[in-house]
Amino acid sequence: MASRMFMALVLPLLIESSFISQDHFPTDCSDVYTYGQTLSGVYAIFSTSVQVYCEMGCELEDARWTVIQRRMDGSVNFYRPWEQYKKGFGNKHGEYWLGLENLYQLTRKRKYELRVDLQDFEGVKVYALYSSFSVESEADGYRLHLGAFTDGGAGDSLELSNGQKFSTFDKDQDSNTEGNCAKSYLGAFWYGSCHHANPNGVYLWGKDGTLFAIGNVWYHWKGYDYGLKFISMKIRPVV
Ligand SMILES: [Ca+2]
Repeated sequence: MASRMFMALVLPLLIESSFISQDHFPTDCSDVYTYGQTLSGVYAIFSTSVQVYCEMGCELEDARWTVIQRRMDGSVNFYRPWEQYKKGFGNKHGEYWLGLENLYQLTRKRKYELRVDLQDFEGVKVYALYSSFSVESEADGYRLHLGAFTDGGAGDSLELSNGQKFSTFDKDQDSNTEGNCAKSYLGAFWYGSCHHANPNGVYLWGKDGTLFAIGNVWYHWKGYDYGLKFISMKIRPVV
């Protein structure tokens, strides 16, 4: 009798929770927020195997950002081959790259905007905002498309990257016919010929001109010889 009561009470809950996990997994941090998780932190999207840092703000700000790239302390090596950039790497509580395939899967489902937050070693913060952000499939080289730029003090240093395929040191898809931008600038990015921003370059701890433009630099704010303390690239859906 007790066992039958237990089944009657618990079984619907079990069925409901498995329904949620299989058919209603959050697509991004906006979904995570909608499902009731309103605090910033690491959450699973798509499936339990893909985790991401969600930056949630107060309700008025509508900040439900899905962080796709972040540098903050130089703890993770970003000079990595194509396969690593394709699937993603790093520590979701710290420095990481979400992965090109995940970016493709995210941006083919919804329309997103991109915000890049930057901070120098004096604590000054600026940002750059792009009204749309999408990444094509691997067959199209994970080509980047950005919408209209709004300046939050950083300047538009992704202008050269817009419309480019992604390149790593072992997969040169840049538009520099004579060289390999990823090798020359020790990073991996949507290089043109070559860059005004190198968010996946070497972590430099500020001003360092030892090698030209190899750092995680943002040219229109701090020039080619200043590695940023903090950079994060994050996206959220737009209606
Ligand atoms: Ca090339």
